[in-house]
Amino acid sequence: MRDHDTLPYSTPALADGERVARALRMRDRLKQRRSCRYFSDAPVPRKVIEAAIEAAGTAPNGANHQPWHFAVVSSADMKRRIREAAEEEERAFYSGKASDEWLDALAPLGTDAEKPFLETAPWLIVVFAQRKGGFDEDGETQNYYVNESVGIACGMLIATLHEAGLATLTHTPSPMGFLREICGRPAHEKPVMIVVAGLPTEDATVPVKATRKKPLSQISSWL
Ligand code: IYR
Repeated sequence: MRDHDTLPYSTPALADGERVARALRMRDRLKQRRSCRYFSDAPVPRKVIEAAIEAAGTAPNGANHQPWHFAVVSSADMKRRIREAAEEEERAFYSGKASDEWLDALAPLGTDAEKPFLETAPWLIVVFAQRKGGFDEDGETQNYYVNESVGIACGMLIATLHEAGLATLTHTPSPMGFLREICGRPAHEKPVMIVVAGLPTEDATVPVKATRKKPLSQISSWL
C-alpha cells in the first residue's frame, strides 16, 4: 500500500501516429519562437499574462515547494525605473566588464546597452527564485532544486506566451539585485530574469545567427 494520499493518473489513449503528429506540431510551433528586441506599445490582455503564469506555476519542481514568484510590471513609472537601472548595469557590462570573448559572441546578435523595450513592451514579468520558504512561503523552510525548478517554469511561461501569439525576450541584466528592490521582494528571493512580453513592432527583425539551431544528431545521443 502507498502510505500517502493519492489520486488516479492516466494519459490519453492515442494512436502512435497521433502521438507523433502532436509532437511534431508542438516542435514546429516552438521552432517559430524568437527572442524579440523590438516591441511595440500595443496592449495585450492581462488575462494572457495571468494564464501564462498559471501555466508556469504547474512546472515540475523540488518537493512541490514551487519556489518561484512572478512580479508583473506594467506601469510606465516602474518600467522606466527598471529600464534606467538595467541600462546602467548594461553600460558597465558593454564598456569594460564583459570579456572580449563574450562581446565577440554577442556581436552577431546586435545587442547593446540600450534597452528601450523595457519601457515600450506592455508587460515585464520579473521572475524570482525563492531560496527558502516551502509551499507556505514562510521564508524559512528549505527549498530544493531551486534553479532547475525556476528554469523549467520560465520555459513553460515563455512557451505559453508564444502559443498566445506574443513576442518575448528573456532579459538578464547583470547584476540584477536592483530588481528585488524595485519589485519590493524579500532578501531570500533571487531575481532570475525579466521575461519581456508584448507584440513586435512592424519592422522588427531577428538576427540570422539566432535562427540556426543545432540538429538532433548534434544535441542527442541514443544509447
Ligand atoms: N545582459 C546583456 C548581455 C547579453 C548576454 C547574453 I549571454 C545574451 O545572450 C544577450 C545579451 C544584454 O541584455 O544586453
